[in-house]
Amino acid sequence: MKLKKKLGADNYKPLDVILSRGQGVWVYDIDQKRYMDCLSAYSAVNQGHCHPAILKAMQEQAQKLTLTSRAFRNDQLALFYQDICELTGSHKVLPMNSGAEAVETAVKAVRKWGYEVKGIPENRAEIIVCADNFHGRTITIVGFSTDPVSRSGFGPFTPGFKIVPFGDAKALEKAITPNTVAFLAEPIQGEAGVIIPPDGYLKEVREICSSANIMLILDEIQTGLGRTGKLLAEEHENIEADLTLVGKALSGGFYPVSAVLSNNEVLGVLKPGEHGSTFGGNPLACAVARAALKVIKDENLVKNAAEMGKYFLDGLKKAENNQIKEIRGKGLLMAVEFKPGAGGARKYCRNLQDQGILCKETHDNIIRFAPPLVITREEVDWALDRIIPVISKSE
Ligand code: IF1
Repeated sequence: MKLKKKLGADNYKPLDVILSRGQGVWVYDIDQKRYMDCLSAYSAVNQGHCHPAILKAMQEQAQKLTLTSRAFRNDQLALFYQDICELTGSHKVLPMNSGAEAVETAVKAVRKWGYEVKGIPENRAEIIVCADNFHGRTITIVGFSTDPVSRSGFGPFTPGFKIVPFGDAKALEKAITPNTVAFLAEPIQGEAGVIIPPDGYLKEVREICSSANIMLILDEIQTGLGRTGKLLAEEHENIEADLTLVGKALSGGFYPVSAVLSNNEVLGVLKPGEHGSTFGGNPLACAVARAALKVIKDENLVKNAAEMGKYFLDGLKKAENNQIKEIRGKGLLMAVEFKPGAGGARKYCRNLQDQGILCKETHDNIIRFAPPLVITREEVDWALDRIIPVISKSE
């Protein structure tokens, strides 16, 4: 800890636990104390820590070929495209690495689509986003954040973004102009505190975007790949985005892999030389991602997330504490929100840590629970036995 403090930038305030090993829903600290991971690296380890099948794919591919750049073809890329398109019903894929890069890629693609296909005058494209969004940390992305901590001090920012309240379809409709190219949103806002929009919101948003001829971009980097009890959260309202962004669990936590998925021709506007990355689509990433997707399918993790999510949430709702404002969730993405000034969610997180449960507060008053999707009923019971007494105590 001393060395880290001396040598590292100070841009995080982690809980004081030093992890050195993980397996499934469990992680172990350097003193071999065991914890249940109820954060899953912000939903990047949906398949559980160090999943053996993904590990095997990674080891095998790493011995053969790791990186060629896209200047040459590699024998894994097309197979990855095939697997992800088959699973998600997409028609085109653009592979990147981090989630933020997937978001940036989508922004570039819809702008170009706006100029070349929709006929918007040069440099006038507008993208509508939501208040309290979280889409990553690049300058463009923090430029349209409404969180002062993420944004302040980093300007000047990229123009061309307009902010509307999340969950308010009428506000979106009103904000659209002839220069609007896209609407970008998370199906459920993660960092904002697991904010679930009103029923029918996404359906209405889909209709508004279609009738105004603007692209609907759903950031499923956190909600996708089974987390909410559907493969993609958009399925809860039976809609399809024009561009879907996935990342995090796309590699099961082994490696940064993200992708922009499209179900129409918007990705076709990007021509050779106009976009890319050194590592995007590399053979190691492709092999890891294929294995990660296979685990989600083979182990029925989507169904398990739906069932265990319901069971976990019902259990959480048994907590009795007049300081709790709301307990909510979808699938295995859940949150307990305390009333403002209830002593701080971080204190509850520290108490949970003592009981062997690792989770992270978001804002001052919300605890997010998001264990790996491989969690069993017995493990949920184990967690609830520890969580309920802790969160039922008003501090
Ligand atoms: C950190 C939060 C979660 C995301 C959505 C894009 C990205 C993220 C919906 C960017 C990333 C991460 C980043 C991580 C913490 C974490 C987070 F608390 F900050 F908001 F998950 F809730 N879209 N979320 O959630 O993906 O470029 O990081 O791969 O420490 O910043 P990335």
